[in-house]
Amino acid sequence: KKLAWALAAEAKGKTDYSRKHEKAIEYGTAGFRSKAVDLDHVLYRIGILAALRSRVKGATIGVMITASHNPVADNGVKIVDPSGEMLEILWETIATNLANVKDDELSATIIQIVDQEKIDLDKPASVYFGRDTRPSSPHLSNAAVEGSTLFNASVKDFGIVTTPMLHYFVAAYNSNNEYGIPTAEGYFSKLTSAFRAFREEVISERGPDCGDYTPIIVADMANGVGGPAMEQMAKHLKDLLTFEFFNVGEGELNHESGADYVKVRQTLPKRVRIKSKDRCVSFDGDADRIVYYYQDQSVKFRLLDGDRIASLVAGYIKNLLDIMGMELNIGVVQTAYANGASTKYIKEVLQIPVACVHTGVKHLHHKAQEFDIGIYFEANGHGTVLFSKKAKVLIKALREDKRLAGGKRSAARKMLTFIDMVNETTGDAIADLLIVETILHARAWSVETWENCYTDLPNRQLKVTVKDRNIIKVIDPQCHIGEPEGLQEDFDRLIGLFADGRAFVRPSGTEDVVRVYAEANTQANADKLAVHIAKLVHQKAGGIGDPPTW
Ligand code: G16
Repeated sequence: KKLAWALAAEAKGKTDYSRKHEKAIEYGTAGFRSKAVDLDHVLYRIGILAALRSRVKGATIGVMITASHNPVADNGVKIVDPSGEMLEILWETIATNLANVKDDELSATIIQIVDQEKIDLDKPASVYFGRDTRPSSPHLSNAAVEGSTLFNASVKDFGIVTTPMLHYFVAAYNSNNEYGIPTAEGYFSKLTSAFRAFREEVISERGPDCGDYTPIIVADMANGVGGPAMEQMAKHLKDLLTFEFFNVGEGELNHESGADYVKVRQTLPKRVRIKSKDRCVSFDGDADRIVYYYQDQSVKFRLLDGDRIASLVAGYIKNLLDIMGMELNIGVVQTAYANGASTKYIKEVLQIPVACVHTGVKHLHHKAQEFDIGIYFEANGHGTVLFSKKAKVLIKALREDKRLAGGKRSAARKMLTFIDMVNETTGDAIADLLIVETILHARAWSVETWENCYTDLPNRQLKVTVKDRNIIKVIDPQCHIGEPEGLQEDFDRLIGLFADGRAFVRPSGTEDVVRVYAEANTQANADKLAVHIAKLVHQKAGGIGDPPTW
């Protein structure tokens, strides 16, 4: 069977999904990403890999065809492991190898994986598929489905869905429906029922007056999968939340819109019309990131990014734990992109420990699992909250303890409802929107009250295009540079010239660029520092074209 399937896969690969170029591709920060035209063979082979992985794990595996925040001409694929988490790191290497071998090495490579991982091909395999709204996605999805089918996997194609929905479907199915029902309706109903229950709990305690909170949200969907999904979600909650949608298919995916554009440019998305103080959100193309923003009275753009969401959520959860009198090990996980002011606020004001890890949700997710309650958010708006089994058991016991004061039991009920509203498998723009709205409503806060918790240090992000972005090697989560030699010392000298200066660079794992981040006491200084750092990268790492300016 092994030889027959491997040879059939190689033959089909050569005729229908041949590797038409020599460019190597790597399973990066969030799967494979590249120009869509270069991905036929990669998707076909990943379909095969998913069928093999399913047998290794004895569970359903997910394959999401998306390039998330990247431009429309790109595409990519993320593999979802059985509990809804990102692919295990060891298998990233296996995936990279399989994606890069020559067409006539395909059968030998498949056989090698089967032998090395001791895969029993007689076992059943099952793969769930989802895709984003890119024009190239149906074709690439078909390639992956063919790969899985050839390896005798049962295949379920959910069509256009958000990435976090596919993560949820995989986790729900593999949990025998304990995590939820693995359908779109099951997903919306789980999240929105929890949202409704939480709101009822708050209103029964406090009455309907919600102070400065208003239930109106302006929502930029980046012309991605968030549009159709949010329109469905909004129907479930039309008596509680009012949405005004923009970029729901009228323009190009992620173009001058979406969470990444808004976060990096620190400006309003195009085509979105808002009034002063409207609470606005932007999703990215596959709806796993969300950022909030508004325009203040002087029409100044104000961003509330992933760091703000982390601090809002952490503060509220800590408050519920205090009411319950429960001592659980709670922590926040960030990356080097976290604004220094947010880290200071979480550590010093909220008194919650903060860990810093490498960029990429998989790193944050793993670290967050070390806490009873782990809150992780990248500054770009990608994140969620994880609750350990122990935390869930203790909170449930408290809710059931009739001897306790009503306030404590109500806090426990809120916390359990909150857990149902969170997508614990990965960052989820829809779930995160619901938890932010829940907390703002419970606190009776406007978006300005939320923003007043702390003042962000001015910052700037730039991209430098270089010949080979992997010339830059970072050695730790703070992104100190190991190579090219001497570059870190050059950075340090420069950073020392700016009050509150901090800056770093790292090769992107999703785009062909080196990313630059700089922070300083004023916006002008942050801009200047970012431009100088970008110039150094351009000089020392083989920049292409002109170095970026601001
Ligand atoms: C992906 C990852 C994120 C990461 C982002 C940018 O997001 O899931 O963890 O922060 O890429 O990564 P990089 O700086 O390496 O390009 P998405 O929303 O594009 O899937």
